[in-house]
Amino acid sequence: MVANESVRKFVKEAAAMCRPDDVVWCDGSEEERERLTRVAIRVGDLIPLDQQTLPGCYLHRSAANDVARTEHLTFVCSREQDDAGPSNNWMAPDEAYDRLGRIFDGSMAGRTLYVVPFLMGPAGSPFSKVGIELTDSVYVALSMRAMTRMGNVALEHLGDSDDFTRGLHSKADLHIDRRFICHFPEENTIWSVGSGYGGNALLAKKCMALRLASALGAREGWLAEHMMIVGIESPEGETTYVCGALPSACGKTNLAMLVPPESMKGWRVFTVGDDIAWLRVGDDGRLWAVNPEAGFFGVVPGTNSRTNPNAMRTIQQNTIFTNVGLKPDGGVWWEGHDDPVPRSVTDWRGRSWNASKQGTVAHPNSRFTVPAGECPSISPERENPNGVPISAILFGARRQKLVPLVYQAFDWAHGTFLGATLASETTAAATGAVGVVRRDPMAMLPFCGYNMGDYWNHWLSMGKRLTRPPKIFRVNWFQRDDRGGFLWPGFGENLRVLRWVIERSRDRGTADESPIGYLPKPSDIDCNGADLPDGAMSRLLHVDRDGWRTNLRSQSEFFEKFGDRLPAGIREQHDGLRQRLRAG
Ligand code: GTP
Ligand code: SPV
Ligand code: MN
Repeated sequence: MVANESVRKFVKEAAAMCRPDDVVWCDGSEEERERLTRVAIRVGDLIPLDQQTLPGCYLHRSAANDVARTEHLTFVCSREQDDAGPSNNWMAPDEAYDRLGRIFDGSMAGRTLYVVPFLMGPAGSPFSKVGIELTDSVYVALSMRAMTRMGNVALEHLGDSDDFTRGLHSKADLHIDRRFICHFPEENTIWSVGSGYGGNALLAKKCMALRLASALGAREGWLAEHMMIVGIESPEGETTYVCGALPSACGKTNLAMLVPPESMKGWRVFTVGDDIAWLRVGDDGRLWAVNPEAGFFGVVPGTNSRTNPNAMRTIQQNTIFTNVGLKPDGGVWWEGHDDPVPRSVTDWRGRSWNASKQGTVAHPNSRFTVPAGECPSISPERENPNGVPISAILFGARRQKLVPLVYQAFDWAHGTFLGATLASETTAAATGAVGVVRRDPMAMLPFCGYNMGDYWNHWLSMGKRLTRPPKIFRVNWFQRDDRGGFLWPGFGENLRVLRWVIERSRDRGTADESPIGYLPKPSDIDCNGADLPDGAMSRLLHVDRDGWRTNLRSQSEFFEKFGDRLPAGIREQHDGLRQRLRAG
Protein backbone atom coordinates (compact mmCIF):
# COMPACT_ATOMS: atom_id res chain seq x y z
CA MET A 1 0.00 0.00 0.00
CA VAL A 2 1.31 3.40 -0.96
CA ALA A 3 1.86 5.63 2.05
CA ASN A 4 1.44 9.06 0.44
CA GLU A 5 -1.90 10.36 1.75
CA SER A 6 -2.51 12.77 -1.13
CA VAL A 7 -1.97 10.05 -3.71
CA ARG A 8 -4.34 7.72 -1.86
CA LYS A 9 -6.98 10.41 -1.63
CA PHE A 10 -6.65 11.19 -5.36
CA VAL A 11 -7.08 7.52 -6.28
CA LYS A 12 -9.98 7.03 -3.88
CA GLU A 13 -11.91 10.01 -5.22
CA ALA A 14 -11.36 9.10 -8.87
CA ALA A 15 -12.38 5.48 -8.21
CA ALA A 16 -15.56 6.68 -6.48
CA MET A 17 -16.49 8.61 -9.63
CA CYS A 18 -15.36 6.14 -12.34
CA ARG A 19 -16.35 2.97 -10.38
CA PRO A 20 -13.83 0.45 -11.80
CA ASP A 21 -14.16 -3.22 -10.83
CA ASP A 22 -10.68 -3.12 -9.36
CA VAL A 23 -7.67 -0.88 -8.83
CA VAL A 24 -4.12 -1.98 -9.71
CA TRP A 25 -1.12 0.04 -8.47
CA CYS A 26 1.78 -0.10 -10.91
CA ASP A 27 5.29 -0.55 -9.46
CA GLY A 28 7.30 -0.63 -12.69
CA SER A 29 8.68 -4.15 -12.11
CA GLU A 30 9.53 -6.67 -14.81
CA GLU A 31 7.00 -9.11 -13.36
CA GLU A 32 4.35 -6.42 -13.74
CA ARG A 33 5.26 -5.81 -17.38
CA GLU A 34 4.74 -9.49 -18.13
CA ARG A 35 1.46 -9.59 -16.23
CA LEU A 36 0.04 -6.47 -17.90
CA THR A 37 1.15 -7.72 -21.31
CA ARG A 38 -0.78 -10.96 -20.74
CA VAL A 39 -3.85 -8.92 -19.77
CA ALA A 40 -3.44 -6.68 -22.84
CA ILE A 41 -3.29 -9.72 -25.13
CA ARG A 42 -6.38 -11.20 -23.46
CA VAL A 43 -8.48 -8.05 -23.85
CA GLY A 44 -7.27 -7.53 -27.44
CA ASP A 45 -5.22 -4.38 -26.79
CA LEU A 46 -2.01 -6.08 -27.96
CA ILE A 47 -1.37 -8.64 -30.69
CA PRO A 48 1.94 -10.51 -30.23
CA LEU A 49 4.33 -10.17 -33.18
CA ASP A 50 6.83 -12.87 -34.15
CA GLN A 51 8.82 -13.24 -30.92
CA GLN A 52 11.81 -14.80 -32.70
CA THR A 53 12.53 -11.84 -34.98
CA LEU A 54 10.82 -9.11 -32.92
CA PRO A 55 11.26 -10.14 -29.27
CA GLY A 56 9.03 -8.23 -26.86
CA CYS A 57 7.17 -6.54 -29.76
CA TYR A 58 3.41 -6.15 -30.07
CA LEU A 59 0.88 -4.53 -32.34
CA HIS A 60 -1.89 -2.29 -31.06
CA ARG A 61 -4.81 -1.23 -33.23
CA SER A 62 -6.62 1.86 -32.00
CA ALA A 63 -10.24 2.60 -32.79
CA ALA A 64 -10.56 3.85 -36.37
CA ASN A 65 -11.85 7.26 -35.20
CA ASP A 66 -9.05 7.61 -32.66
CA VAL A 67 -5.74 7.79 -34.51
CA ALA A 68 -4.24 11.22 -33.73
CA ARG A 69 -4.43 14.15 -31.35
CA THR A 70 -7.73 16.00 -31.60
CA GLU A 71 -6.81 19.64 -31.18
CA HIS A 72 -10.39 20.93 -31.43
CA LEU A 73 -11.26 18.81 -28.37
CA THR A 74 -8.27 19.96 -26.33
CA PHE A 75 -8.84 22.72 -23.79
CA VAL A 76 -6.86 24.88 -21.40
CA CYS A 77 -9.14 25.43 -18.40
CA SER A 78 -7.55 28.37 -16.66
CA ARG A 79 -9.83 30.50 -14.46
CA GLU A 80 -9.44 33.47 -16.84
CA GLN A 81 -9.94 32.93 -20.56
CA ASP A 82 -7.23 35.49 -21.31
CA ASP A 83 -4.69 33.26 -19.58
CA ALA A 84 -5.36 30.52 -22.16
CA GLY A 85 -5.08 33.11 -24.92
CA PRO A 86 -6.38 33.23 -28.49
CA SER A 87 -4.41 30.19 -29.68
CA ASN A 88 -6.02 27.75 -27.21
CA ASN A 89 -9.54 26.41 -26.79
CA TRP A 90 -10.79 27.42 -23.38
CA MET A 91 -13.40 26.04 -21.04
CA ALA A 92 -14.18 27.41 -17.57
CA PRO A 93 -12.82 24.99 -14.93
CA ASP A 94 -16.21 24.41 -13.27
CA GLU A 95 -17.86 23.69 -16.58
CA ALA A 96 -15.05 21.32 -17.58
CA TYR A 97 -15.21 19.36 -14.32
CA ASP A 98 -18.95 19.17 -14.68
CA ARG A 99 -19.09 18.11 -18.34
CA LEU A 100 -16.27 15.63 -18.11
CA GLY A 101 -17.41 14.42 -14.70
CA ARG A 102 -20.64 13.21 -16.27
CA ILE A 103 -18.68 11.17 -18.82
CA PHE A 104 -16.26 9.80 -16.20
CA ASP A 105 -19.21 8.86 -13.98
CA GLY A 106 -19.25 5.04 -13.99
CA SER A 107 -17.06 4.96 -17.13
CA MET A 108 -14.78 2.26 -15.70
CA ALA A 109 -17.50 -0.23 -14.75
CA GLY A 110 -16.31 -3.70 -15.74
CA ARG A 111 -12.75 -2.39 -16.12
CA THR A 112 -9.56 -2.10 -14.10
CA LEU A 113 -8.21 1.27 -13.02
CA TYR A 114 -4.41 1.35 -13.28
CA VAL A 115 -2.58 3.75 -10.99
CA VAL A 116 0.51 4.80 -12.95
CA PRO A 117 3.02 6.90 -10.98
CA PHE A 118 5.66 8.42 -13.25
CA LEU A 119 8.71 10.62 -12.99
CA MET A 120 9.60 13.15 -15.68
CA GLY A 121 13.35 13.76 -15.73
CA PRO A 122 16.19 11.77 -14.20
CA ALA A 123 15.73 10.31 -10.71
CA GLY A 124 17.35 12.53 -8.12
CA SER A 125 17.31 15.66 -10.26
CA PRO A 126 15.91 18.76 -8.54
CA PHE A 127 14.21 19.62 -11.86
CA SER A 128 12.27 16.36 -12.19
CA LYS A 129 8.51 16.24 -11.67
CA VAL A 130 6.13 13.52 -10.57
CA GLY A 131 2.74 12.72 -12.00
CA ILE A 132 0.15 10.05 -11.34
CA GLU A 133 -2.00 8.91 -14.25
CA LEU A 134 -5.13 6.94 -13.48
CA THR A 135 -6.24 5.07 -16.59
CA ASP A 136 -8.60 2.28 -17.64
CA SER A 137 -6.35 1.37 -20.59
CA VAL A 138 -3.75 -1.35 -20.09
CA TYR A 139 -2.19 -0.17 -23.40
CA VAL A 140 -1.73 3.27 -21.86
CA ALA A 141 -0.23 1.77 -18.69
CA LEU A 142 2.26 -0.27 -20.75
CA SER A 143 3.07 2.68 -23.00
CA MET A 144 3.68 4.92 -19.98
CA ARG A 145 6.09 2.28 -18.74
CA ALA A 146 8.12 2.68 -21.92
CA MET A 147 7.83 6.45 -22.16
CA THR A 148 8.49 7.49 -18.55
CA ARG A 149 10.32 6.39 -15.44
CA MET A 150 7.30 4.55 -14.12
CA GLY A 151 6.39 2.98 -10.76
CA ASN A 152 8.18 3.02 -7.42
CA VAL A 153 10.96 5.30 -8.67
CA ALA A 154 8.34 8.06 -9.02
CA LEU A 155 6.73 7.45 -5.63
CA GLU A 156 10.15 7.47 -3.98
CA HIS A 157 10.94 10.79 -5.63
CA LEU A 158 7.60 12.17 -4.42
CA GLY A 159 7.97 11.06 -0.80
CA ASP A 160 5.08 12.47 1.21
CA SER A 161 4.75 15.63 -0.88
CA ASP A 162 1.47 16.46 -2.61
CA ASP A 163 3.27 18.24 -5.45
CA PHE A 164 2.34 15.94 -8.32
CA THR A 165 0.32 16.21 -11.52
CA ARG A 166 -3.08 14.57 -11.17
CA GLY A 167 -3.95 12.89 -14.46
CA LEU A 168 -7.26 11.13 -14.91
CA HIS A 169 -7.88 9.20 -18.11
CA SER A 170 -10.72 6.99 -19.29
CA LYS A 171 -11.41 5.66 -22.75
CA ALA A 172 -15.10 5.78 -21.77
CA ASP A 173 -16.92 4.76 -24.99
CA LEU A 174 -14.32 6.29 -27.39
CA HIS A 175 -17.10 8.31 -29.01
CA ILE A 176 -15.85 11.56 -30.48
CA ASP A 177 -18.85 13.43 -29.05
CA ARG A 178 -17.67 12.43 -25.61
CA ARG A 179 -13.97 13.14 -26.12
CA PHE A 180 -12.28 15.98 -24.21
CA ILE A 181 -8.70 16.64 -23.19
CA CYS A 182 -8.79 19.29 -20.45
CA HIS A 183 -5.89 20.92 -18.63
CA PHE A 184 -6.19 22.80 -15.35
CA PRO A 185 -2.86 24.63 -15.02
CA GLU A 186 -3.84 26.25 -11.73
CA GLU A 187 -4.56 22.85 -10.18
CA ASN A 188 -1.82 20.80 -11.84
CA THR A 189 -4.56 18.54 -13.13
CA ILE A 190 -5.45 16.83 -16.43
CA TRP A 191 -8.75 15.16 -17.29
CA SER A 192 -8.80 13.24 -20.55
CA VAL A 193 -11.75 11.17 -21.67
CA GLY A 194 -12.94 9.38 -24.79
CA SER A 195 -9.61 8.69 -26.53
CA GLY A 196 -6.98 5.99 -26.14
CA TYR A 197 -4.42 7.49 -28.50
CA GLY A 198 -0.96 8.99 -28.04
CA GLY A 199 -0.88 12.60 -26.99
CA ASN A 200 -4.54 12.44 -25.95
CA ALA A 201 -4.04 9.56 -23.55
CA LEU A 202 -0.37 9.31 -22.50
CA LEU A 203 -0.83 12.23 -20.14
CA ALA A 204 2.86 12.52 -19.21
CA LYS A 205 3.75 13.69 -22.69
CA LYS A 206 1.97 16.66 -24.29
CA CYS A 207 -0.51 17.24 -21.46
CA MET A 208 1.92 17.36 -18.56
CA ALA A 209 5.44 17.79 -19.96
CA LEU A 210 4.37 20.51 -22.41
CA ARG A 211 1.01 22.14 -21.59
CA LEU A 212 1.12 22.13 -17.79
CA ALA A 213 4.91 22.37 -17.65
CA SER A 214 5.02 25.38 -20.01
CA ALA A 215 2.62 27.26 -17.73
CA LEU A 216 4.57 26.22 -14.65
CA GLY A 217 7.84 27.18 -16.35
CA ALA A 218 6.51 30.68 -16.97
CA ARG A 219 5.85 31.04 -13.24
CA GLU A 220 9.15 29.47 -12.18
CA GLY A 221 11.48 30.89 -14.84
CA TRP A 222 12.15 27.97 -17.18
CA LEU A 223 10.85 26.66 -20.52
CA ALA A 224 9.08 23.44 -21.56
CA GLU A 225 9.57 23.02 -25.30
CA HIS A 226 8.58 20.72 -28.18
CA MET A 227 12.23 20.08 -28.97
CA MET A 228 14.63 17.25 -29.69
CA ILE A 229 18.07 17.36 -28.06
CA VAL A 230 21.15 15.99 -29.80
CA GLY A 231 24.87 15.85 -29.04
CA ILE A 232 27.23 16.13 -32.02
CA GLU A 233 30.88 15.11 -31.66
CA SER A 234 33.33 16.41 -34.26
CA PRO A 235 36.31 14.37 -35.49
CA GLU A 236 38.41 16.53 -33.12
CA GLY A 237 36.34 15.21 -30.19
CA GLU A 238 34.44 18.45 -29.46
CA THR A 239 30.79 17.79 -28.52
CA THR A 240 28.10 20.41 -29.20
CA TYR A 241 24.55 20.10 -27.92
CA VAL A 242 21.79 21.39 -30.15
CA CYS A 243 18.08 21.40 -29.53
CA GLY A 244 15.45 21.85 -32.18
CA ALA A 245 11.76 22.62 -32.32
CA LEU A 246 9.93 21.27 -35.36
CA PRO A 247 6.16 20.77 -35.48
CA SER A 248 4.64 17.30 -35.13
CA ALA A 249 5.88 14.87 -37.78
CA CYS A 250 8.41 17.37 -39.16
CA GLY A 251 11.63 15.57 -38.31
CA LYS A 252 12.68 15.79 -34.62
CA THR A 253 13.09 12.04 -34.10
CA ASN A 254 15.04 11.72 -37.34
CA LEU A 255 17.33 14.62 -36.44
CA ALA A 256 17.92 13.31 -32.92
CA MET A 257 18.94 9.88 -34.27
CA LEU A 258 20.90 11.13 -37.28
CA VAL A 259 23.62 8.93 -38.78
CA PRO A 260 26.45 10.94 -40.43
CA PRO A 261 26.85 10.55 -44.19
CA GLU A 262 29.68 8.29 -45.42
CA SER A 263 31.81 11.24 -46.41
CA MET A 264 31.72 12.84 -42.94
CA LYS A 265 34.19 10.50 -41.29
CA GLY A 266 34.80 10.83 -37.58
CA TRP A 267 31.53 12.61 -36.75
CA ARG A 268 29.33 11.00 -34.08
CA VAL A 269 25.79 11.81 -33.03
CA PHE A 270 24.20 11.13 -29.63
CA THR A 271 20.47 11.18 -28.99
CA VAL A 272 19.42 12.93 -25.78
CA GLY A 273 15.72 13.39 -26.57
CA ASP A 274 13.38 13.32 -29.56
CA ASP A 275 10.30 15.34 -28.58
CA ILE A 276 10.44 17.39 -25.38
CA ALA A 277 13.08 19.56 -23.69
CA TRP A 278 12.91 21.33 -20.35
CA LEU A 279 15.28 24.30 -20.49
CA ARG A 280 16.81 26.27 -17.64
CA VAL A 281 19.37 29.01 -17.18
CA GLY A 282 22.43 27.53 -15.46
CA ASP A 283 24.65 29.24 -12.89
CA ASP A 284 27.17 29.62 -15.72
CA GLY A 285 24.71 31.72 -17.77
CA ARG A 286 24.26 28.98 -20.34
CA LEU A 287 21.03 27.25 -21.31
CA TRP A 288 20.73 23.68 -19.99
CA ALA A 289 18.36 21.06 -21.39
CA VAL A 290 16.84 17.92 -19.89
CA ASN A 291 14.75 15.37 -21.76
CA PRO A 292 11.95 14.61 -19.27
CA GLU A 293 10.88 11.46 -21.12
CA ALA A 294 12.37 7.97 -21.01
CA GLY A 295 11.19 6.62 -24.34
CA PHE A 296 10.10 7.45 -27.87
CA PHE A 297 6.63 7.64 -29.40
CA GLY A 298 7.84 8.02 -32.96
CA VAL A 299 6.29 8.29 -36.42
CA VAL A 300 6.58 4.97 -38.26
CA PRO A 301 5.86 5.74 -41.95
CA GLY A 302 8.98 6.77 -43.83
CA THR A 303 11.25 5.04 -41.30
CA ASN A 304 13.73 2.69 -42.98
CA SER A 305 17.40 1.76 -42.86
CA ARG A 306 18.35 4.59 -45.21
CA THR A 307 16.35 7.42 -43.59
CA ASN A 308 16.74 6.41 -39.93
CA PRO A 309 18.90 3.34 -39.33
CA ASN A 310 19.12 4.06 -35.59
CA ALA A 311 15.33 4.02 -35.26
CA MET A 312 15.19 0.78 -37.26
CA ARG A 313 17.56 -0.86 -34.78
CA THR A 314 15.69 0.67 -31.85
CA ILE A 315 12.40 -0.94 -32.86
CA GLN A 316 13.65 -4.51 -33.31
CA GLN A 317 12.72 -5.34 -29.71
CA ASN A 318 10.50 -4.27 -26.80
CA THR A 319 8.37 -2.09 -29.04
CA ILE A 320 4.65 -1.49 -29.22
CA PHE A 321 3.64 -0.66 -32.79
CA THR A 322 0.37 1.25 -33.10
CA ASN A 323 -1.64 1.08 -36.34
CA VAL A 324 0.95 -0.47 -38.67
CA GLY A 325 0.37 -3.32 -41.16
CA LEU A 326 0.66 -6.95 -40.01
CA LYS A 327 2.20 -9.70 -42.13
CA PRO A 328 1.09 -13.35 -41.89
CA ASP A 329 4.48 -14.28 -40.39
CA GLY A 330 3.99 -11.88 -37.47
CA GLY A 331 6.17 -9.17 -39.02
CA VAL A 332 5.18 -5.55 -39.56
CA TRP A 333 5.09 -3.28 -42.61
CA TRP A 334 4.41 0.36 -43.37
CA GLU A 335 4.67 2.85 -46.23
CA GLY A 336 8.32 3.74 -46.71
CA HIS A 337 9.58 0.41 -45.26
CA ASP A 338 12.79 -1.10 -46.69
CA ASP A 339 10.86 -4.05 -48.11
CA PRO A 340 8.34 -3.79 -50.95
CA VAL A 341 4.68 -4.12 -50.02
CA PRO A 342 4.07 -7.74 -48.93
CA ARG A 343 1.93 -9.99 -51.10
CA SER A 344 -0.32 -10.52 -48.15
CA VAL A 345 -0.74 -7.92 -45.43
CA THR A 346 -3.43 -6.81 -42.99
CA ASP A 347 -3.90 -3.05 -42.81
CA TRP A 348 -3.94 -0.92 -39.66
CA ARG A 349 -7.67 -1.52 -39.29
CA GLY A 350 -7.21 -5.30 -39.39
CA ARG A 351 -8.56 -5.76 -42.91
CA SER A 352 -6.87 -7.72 -45.66
CA TRP A 353 -5.28 -5.01 -47.79
CA ASN A 354 -4.09 -6.67 -51.01
CA ALA A 355 -7.46 -7.46 -52.54
CA SER A 356 -8.93 -3.97 -52.12
CA LYS A 357 -5.75 -1.85 -51.87
CA GLN A 358 -7.93 0.72 -50.16
CA GLY A 359 -6.11 3.46 -48.26
CA THR A 360 -2.69 2.94 -46.75
CA VAL A 361 -1.46 -0.23 -45.06
CA ALA A 362 -0.17 1.67 -42.04
CA HIS A 363 -2.01 4.73 -40.77
CA PRO A 364 -0.03 7.89 -41.73
CA ASN A 365 0.23 8.65 -37.99
CA SER A 366 1.17 5.10 -36.99
CA ARG A 367 3.76 5.11 -34.21
CA PHE A 368 6.32 3.06 -32.32
CA THR A 369 6.57 3.17 -28.52
CA VAL A 370 9.94 2.06 -27.17
CA PRO A 371 12.22 2.74 -24.18
CA ALA A 372 15.08 5.13 -25.01
CA GLY A 373 17.59 2.54 -23.82
CA GLU A 374 16.94 0.48 -26.96
CA CYS A 375 18.38 3.24 -29.17
CA PRO A 376 21.99 2.54 -30.29
CA SER A 377 22.79 6.28 -30.41
CA ILE A 378 21.38 7.11 -26.97
CA SER A 379 23.52 9.59 -25.06
CA PRO A 380 24.82 8.71 -21.59
CA GLU A 381 24.12 12.36 -20.73
CA ARG A 382 20.41 11.60 -20.93
CA GLU A 383 20.58 10.64 -17.26
CA ASN A 384 22.57 13.70 -16.18
CA PRO A 385 20.45 15.44 -13.52
CA ASN A 386 21.62 18.86 -14.75
CA GLY A 387 20.99 18.10 -18.41
CA VAL A 388 23.29 19.21 -21.23
CA PRO A 389 24.51 22.74 -22.14
CA ILE A 390 22.91 24.00 -25.34
CA SER A 391 24.97 25.88 -27.95
CA ALA A 392 22.34 26.18 -30.69
CA ILE A 393 18.57 26.17 -31.02
CA LEU A 394 16.90 25.26 -34.32
CA PHE A 395 13.41 26.23 -35.39
CA GLY A 396 12.31 24.15 -38.36
CA ALA A 397 9.14 23.43 -40.29
CA ARG A 398 7.80 21.97 -43.52
CA ARG A 399 7.79 24.66 -46.19
CA GLN A 400 7.78 23.83 -49.90
CA LYS A 401 8.74 27.39 -50.77
CA LEU A 402 10.06 30.63 -49.27
CA VAL A 403 12.06 29.47 -46.27
CA PRO A 404 15.77 28.83 -47.01
CA LEU A 405 17.59 25.67 -45.94
CA VAL A 406 19.21 27.47 -43.01
CA TYR A 407 19.84 30.95 -41.65
CA GLN A 408 20.88 32.40 -38.34
CA ALA A 409 19.16 34.92 -36.11
CA PHE A 410 21.00 38.15 -35.37
CA ASP A 411 20.60 37.63 -31.62
CA TRP A 412 18.32 36.02 -29.01
CA ALA A 413 15.44 38.48 -29.48
CA HIS A 414 15.54 38.01 -33.24
CA GLY A 415 15.72 34.26 -32.69
CA THR A 416 12.62 34.46 -30.50
CA PHE A 417 10.95 36.23 -33.40
CA LEU A 418 12.05 33.48 -35.82
CA GLY A 419 10.40 30.99 -33.46
CA ALA A 420 7.28 33.11 -33.06
CA THR A 421 6.84 33.34 -36.85
CA LEU A 422 7.31 29.62 -37.51
CA ALA A 423 4.66 28.23 -39.86
CA SER A 424 4.39 24.73 -41.24
CA GLU A 425 2.36 22.49 -43.51
CA THR A 426 0.08 20.40 -41.31
CA THR A 427 0.68 16.65 -40.92
CA ALA A 428 -1.24 13.52 -39.90
CA ALA A 429 -0.12 13.89 -36.26
CA ALA A 430 -3.36 15.75 -35.56
CA THR A 431 -6.79 15.21 -37.07
CA GLY A 432 -7.81 17.65 -39.83
CA ALA A 433 -6.44 18.69 -43.21
CA VAL A 434 -2.86 17.73 -44.11
CA GLY A 435 -0.46 19.98 -46.05
CA VAL A 436 -2.05 23.33 -45.16
CA VAL A 437 0.37 26.04 -44.01
CA ARG A 438 -0.49 27.25 -40.54
CA ARG A 439 1.30 29.40 -38.01
CA ASP A 440 2.88 27.18 -35.35
CA PRO A 441 5.06 29.36 -33.12
CA MET A 442 8.01 27.47 -31.66
CA ALA A 443 6.20 24.28 -32.85
CA MET A 444 4.11 24.87 -29.70
CA LEU A 445 0.76 25.95 -31.15
CA PRO A 446 -1.03 22.83 -29.87
CA PHE A 447 1.08 22.56 -26.71
CA CYS A 448 1.49 25.97 -25.08
CA GLY A 449 -0.59 25.83 -21.89
CA TYR A 450 -1.00 29.59 -21.47
CA ASN A 451 -1.34 32.83 -23.41
CA MET A 452 1.16 32.72 -26.24
CA GLY A 453 1.81 36.45 -25.95
CA ASP A 454 3.01 35.85 -22.39
CA TYR A 455 4.99 32.88 -23.67
CA TRP A 456 6.92 35.03 -26.16
CA ASN A 457 7.53 37.52 -23.40
CA HIS A 458 8.92 34.71 -21.27
CA TRP A 459 11.24 33.71 -24.11
CA LEU A 460 12.52 37.30 -24.34
CA SER A 461 13.07 37.45 -20.59
CA MET A 462 14.97 34.13 -20.58
CA GLY A 463 17.35 35.73 -23.08
CA LYS A 464 18.08 38.56 -20.68
CA ARG A 465 19.16 36.06 -18.02
CA LEU A 466 21.46 34.12 -20.36
CA THR A 467 24.96 35.60 -20.36
CA ARG A 468 26.09 32.90 -22.81
CA PRO A 469 22.93 32.35 -24.89
CA PRO A 470 22.78 29.69 -27.57
CA LYS A 471 22.68 30.93 -31.16
CA ILE A 472 19.31 30.50 -32.85
CA PHE A 473 18.71 29.18 -36.38
CA ARG A 474 15.83 28.58 -38.76
CA VAL A 475 16.01 25.39 -40.85
CA ASN A 476 13.86 23.91 -43.63
CA TRP A 477 14.60 20.44 -45.02
CA PHE A 478 11.41 20.44 -47.08
CA GLN A 479 11.76 22.83 -50.06
CA ARG A 480 10.43 21.29 -53.28
CA ASP A 481 11.38 21.66 -56.93
CA ASP A 482 8.85 22.35 -59.68
CA ARG A 483 8.13 18.64 -60.07
CA GLY A 484 7.33 18.27 -56.38
CA GLY A 485 10.54 16.48 -55.39
CA PHE A 486 12.58 17.50 -52.35
CA LEU A 487 15.42 19.88 -53.21
CA TRP A 488 17.45 18.77 -50.21
CA PRO A 489 18.25 15.08 -49.50
CA GLY A 490 17.60 15.50 -45.76
CA PHE A 491 18.03 12.87 -43.02
CA GLY A 492 21.76 12.06 -42.48
CA GLU A 493 22.72 14.82 -44.92
CA ASN A 494 21.25 17.35 -42.47
CA LEU A 495 24.53 17.02 -40.57
CA ARG A 496 26.11 19.20 -43.28
CA VAL A 497 23.81 22.00 -42.19
CA LEU A 498 24.43 21.27 -38.52
CA ARG A 499 28.15 21.55 -39.16
CA TRP A 500 27.69 25.19 -40.24
CA VAL A 501 25.33 25.71 -37.27
CA ILE A 502 28.02 24.40 -34.91
CA GLU A 503 30.70 26.60 -36.45
CA ARG A 504 28.48 29.68 -36.15
CA SER A 505 27.44 28.85 -32.60
CA ARG A 506 31.12 28.74 -31.67
CA ASP A 507 31.68 32.14 -33.30
CA ARG A 508 33.55 30.58 -36.20
CA GLY A 509 32.36 30.07 -39.76
CA THR A 510 31.27 32.69 -42.27
CA ALA A 511 27.92 34.12 -43.35
CA ASP A 512 26.35 36.99 -45.25
CA GLU A 513 23.93 39.42 -43.71
CA SER A 514 20.47 39.33 -45.35
CA PRO A 515 17.17 40.99 -44.37
CA ILE A 516 15.95 37.77 -42.74
CA GLY A 517 19.17 36.86 -40.90
CA TYR A 518 22.73 35.62 -41.40
CA LEU A 519 22.78 33.38 -44.43
CA PRO A 520 25.56 30.97 -45.39
CA LYS A 521 27.12 31.32 -48.82
CA PRO A 522 26.57 28.16 -50.89
CA SER A 523 30.23 27.26 -50.35
CA ASP A 524 29.83 27.55 -46.55
CA ILE A 525 27.83 24.30 -46.47
CA ASP A 526 30.20 21.42 -47.13
CA CYS A 527 28.53 19.30 -49.80
CA ASN A 528 31.46 17.04 -50.63
CA GLY A 529 30.05 13.62 -51.36
CA ALA A 530 26.44 14.82 -51.31
CA ASP A 531 24.69 14.04 -54.55
CA LEU A 532 23.40 17.57 -55.19
CA PRO A 533 22.61 18.93 -58.67
CA ASP A 534 24.46 22.04 -59.88
CA GLY A 535 23.03 25.24 -58.52
CA ALA A 536 20.87 23.42 -55.97
CA MET A 537 22.56 25.04 -53.01
CA SER A 538 22.00 28.55 -54.40
CA ARG A 539 18.31 27.75 -54.77
CA LEU A 540 18.16 26.29 -51.29
CA LEU A 541 19.65 29.47 -49.86
CA HIS A 542 17.73 31.95 -51.99
CA VAL A 543 15.88 34.80 -50.23
CA ASP A 544 12.63 35.55 -52.07
CA ARG A 545 12.12 39.18 -51.02
CA ASP A 546 8.67 39.53 -52.57
CA GLY A 547 7.57 36.35 -50.86
CA TRP A 548 8.83 37.67 -47.53
CA ARG A 549 7.03 40.98 -48.00
CA THR A 550 3.78 39.07 -48.50
CA ASN A 551 4.61 36.96 -45.48
CA LEU A 552 4.92 40.12 -43.35
CA ARG A 553 1.19 40.70 -43.70
CA SER A 554 0.31 37.19 -42.58
CA GLN A 555 2.61 37.69 -39.57
CA SER A 556 0.81 40.92 -38.64
CA GLU A 557 -2.62 39.29 -38.92
CA PHE A 558 -1.53 36.52 -36.60
CA PHE A 559 0.14 38.82 -34.08
CA GLU A 560 -2.90 41.12 -33.95
CA LYS A 561 -4.91 38.35 -32.33
CA PHE A 562 -2.80 38.72 -29.19
CA GLY A 563 -3.74 42.36 -28.64
CA ASP A 564 -1.88 43.93 -25.75
CA ARG A 565 -0.44 40.56 -24.69
CA LEU A 566 1.90 40.78 -27.73
CA PRO A 567 5.28 41.84 -26.33
CA ALA A 568 6.74 45.10 -27.63
CA GLY A 569 9.92 43.15 -28.33
CA ILE A 570 8.13 41.01 -30.92
CA ARG A 571 6.52 44.02 -32.55
CA GLU A 572 9.97 45.66 -32.79
CA GLN A 573 11.38 42.60 -34.50
CA HIS A 574 8.53 42.60 -36.98
CA ASP A 575 9.09 46.30 -37.74
CA GLY A 576 12.81 45.64 -38.12
CA LEU A 577 12.18 42.93 -40.69
CA ARG A 578 9.84 45.22 -42.62
CA GLN A 579 12.47 47.96 -42.70
CA ARG A 580 15.25 45.63 -43.81
CA LEU A 581 13.06 44.23 -46.60
CA ARG A 582 12.16 47.73 -47.70
CA ALA A 583 15.79 48.79 -47.76
CA GLY A 584 17.00 45.67 -49.54
P1 GTP B 1 6.41 14.08 -33.63
O1 GTP B 1 6.75 12.79 -32.96
O2 GTP B 1 5.04 14.06 -34.24
O3 GTP B 1 6.59 15.26 -32.77
O4 GTP B 1 7.32 14.19 -34.96
P2 GTP B 1 8.88 14.42 -35.26
O5 GTP B 1 9.14 15.87 -35.38
O6 GTP B 1 9.73 13.64 -34.34
O7 GTP B 1 8.99 13.84 -36.77
P3 GTP B 1 9.81 12.59 -37.34
O8 GTP B 1 11.29 12.72 -37.14
O9 GTP B 1 9.19 11.35 -36.81
O10 GTP B 1 9.52 12.72 -38.89
C1 GTP B 1 8.22 12.73 -39.43
C2 GTP B 1 8.26 12.38 -40.90
O11 GTP B 1 9.11 13.27 -41.60
C3 GTP B 1 8.76 10.97 -41.16
O12 GTP B 1 7.97 10.38 -42.16
C4 GTP B 1 10.16 11.19 -41.68
O13 GTP B 1 10.58 10.17 -42.57
C5 GTP B 1 10.07 12.55 -42.36
N1 GTP B 1 11.36 13.28 -42.30
C6 GTP B 1 12.13 13.46 -41.20
N2 GTP B 1 13.28 14.12 -41.51
C7 GTP B 1 13.22 14.38 -42.83
C8 GTP B 1 14.11 15.05 -43.74
O14 GTP B 1 15.19 15.53 -43.39
N3 GTP B 1 13.69 15.14 -45.04
C9 GTP B 1 12.51 14.61 -45.47
N4 GTP B 1 12.19 14.73 -46.75
N5 GTP B 1 11.65 13.97 -44.63
C10 GTP B 1 12.00 13.86 -43.34
C1 SPV C 1 3.11 14.96 -31.73
O1 SPV C 1 2.00 14.96 -32.30
O2 SPV C 1 3.84 15.98 -31.70
C2 SPV C 1 3.62 13.73 -31.10
C3 SPV C 1 2.72 12.57 -31.02
O3 SPV C 1 4.75 13.71 -30.64
S1 SPV C 1 1.54 12.69 -29.75
O4 SPV C 1 2.08 12.09 -28.54
O5 SPV C 1 0.34 11.98 -30.20
O6 SPV C 1 1.23 14.09 -29.49
MN1 MN D 1 5.75 15.73 -30.80
